Amino acid sequence: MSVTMEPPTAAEVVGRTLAALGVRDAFGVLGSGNFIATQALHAAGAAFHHARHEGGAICMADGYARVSGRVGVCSVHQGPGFTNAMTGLTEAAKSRTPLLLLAGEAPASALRSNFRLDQSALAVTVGAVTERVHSGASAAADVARALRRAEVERRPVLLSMPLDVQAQPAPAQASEPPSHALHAPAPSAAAVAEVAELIAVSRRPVIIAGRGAVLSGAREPLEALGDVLGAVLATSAMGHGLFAGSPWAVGISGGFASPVAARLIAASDLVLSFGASLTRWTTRDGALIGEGAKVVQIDVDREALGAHLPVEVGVVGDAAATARTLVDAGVRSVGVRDDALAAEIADGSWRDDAFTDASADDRMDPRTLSIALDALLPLERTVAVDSGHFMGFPAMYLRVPDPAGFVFTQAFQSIGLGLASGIGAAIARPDRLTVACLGDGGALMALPELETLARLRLPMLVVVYNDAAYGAEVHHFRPHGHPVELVQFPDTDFAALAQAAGARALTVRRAEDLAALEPWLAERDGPLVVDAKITPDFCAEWLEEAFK
Ligand SMILES: Cc1ncc(C[n+]2csc(CCOP(=O)(O)OP(=O)(O)O)c2C)c(N)n1
Ligand SMILES: [Mg+2]
Repeated sequence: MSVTMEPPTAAEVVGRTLAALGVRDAFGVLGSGNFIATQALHAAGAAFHHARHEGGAICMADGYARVSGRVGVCSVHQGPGFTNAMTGLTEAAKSRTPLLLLAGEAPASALRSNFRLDQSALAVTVGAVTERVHSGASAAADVARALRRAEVERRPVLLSMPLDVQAQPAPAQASEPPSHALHAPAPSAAAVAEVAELIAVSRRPVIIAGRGAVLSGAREPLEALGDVLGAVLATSAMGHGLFAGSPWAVGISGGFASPVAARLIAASDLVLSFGASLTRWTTRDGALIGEGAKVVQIDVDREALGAHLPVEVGVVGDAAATARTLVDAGVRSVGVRDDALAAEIADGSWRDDAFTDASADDRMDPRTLSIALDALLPLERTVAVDSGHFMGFPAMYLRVPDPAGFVFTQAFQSIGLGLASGIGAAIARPDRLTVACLGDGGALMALPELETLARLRLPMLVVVYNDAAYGAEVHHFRPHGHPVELVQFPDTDFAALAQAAGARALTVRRAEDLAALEPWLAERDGPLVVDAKITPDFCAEWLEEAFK
């Protein structure tokens, strides 16, 4: 009896090629338009993590990419499966997350298909770039090109798979990962000379490192530069954790800066920004740039230079390479470092800042909650934060071990992304405790993924800062005399919701209640959802400032 081997289809080759190129995990929601390719990827050895909504799946891939440094892969059905992923895709595009979005697509000839939609145009509108599986013969090459673009350009790539092309026979092809290394760009000699001159006359330099510094692995060279400059070290929120443990690190620059950090940054006469966009959030609308202070901005991306505020010198260069070049060039500054400064920084974190506890009526002060959580949870943690008024509390009070320990999806300022990006992070780093911090509004937007969390039995902690309100809107409009009942809600019982989805849960109203976490912490056999009832009345200073 003879066995005829059918050639694989283009869809199968898509999945096999992704696996051959090293994809180990994929997230998604399956429909007929992505089933075959995703099944082939899974059969070839990659884990497939099924979300319950494409809006969650794309955020999972984003969170996974942020903490693992690998390309996040998300697979969706054409049409509505694709449009459901738009908000998360926009966040990933604005954050420059390397991500591959695999999507079915109605055939070009199916003019009256329900699913017909210009997916590429939509993807481009939100900041992604697009690729397509063009034919059976080109399928493997199409996949390799799309994956490489995501990696090299550090952005989401939509890989559309038209249904008619998916069915085409595809010759077996070997796909080798491209072998040549990418070298980071070094700064020009002229730029180094200009920066060295500014450093030579500076007396109080500060280094602000952003996500670009994280991606270039710049901690060690930036610390070496800080040492020869005697500089204070800070990060943007996106770079949070880069200098964790350094005695000269003051934490986040911007709205979340502690009073000590804000004072030291604002007192600097030279700001050296490495891979940070210097947005209004990082500089508190410029208030953290001292009178007469000079700003030097270093970035691999020419477009980033001076985009948010005027800079004295803009340098095209990789953060680590530029820091090393400056140290090698022998730059020196008097600097600000002495024992008194070290002591001031050591006592200058948010956790050391005294405050009057605003807990009342069985609802706790979110600062007290955050401080208690920080003390209770192991330091080997990943903190994923949703958007809203509450988001400053985890950012300010929960320590992180390094930048991979902080997933901050704020590039699009969307609420509802934190739970799923936390799930992606938990899958990428099972060795760490992932803590997803959500507002009640954002948690309700992400509700389908509560089922995913429970089904996947992820040993993850979800903390809902539950003020029974869209607190950010309450605190935005109430001070201006507006009625705010439209953004206040009846209290939601998140413990009941979580239990219904199959997760363990706990309601806490005061710091003592958190002791009930300890048995779970010892075992971490699946997720725990904490419904933390917090006072709706206390407004964080950074938010007050932002809405003035
Ligand atoms: C998708 C989306 N819809 C609406 C908004 C506007 N918005 C910003 S913060 C916020 C309230 C968030 O409420 P919650 O998650 O409970 O956090 P809180 O502000 O109460 O701490 C809203 C509705 C948004 N940013 N994103
Ligand atoms: Mg709320």
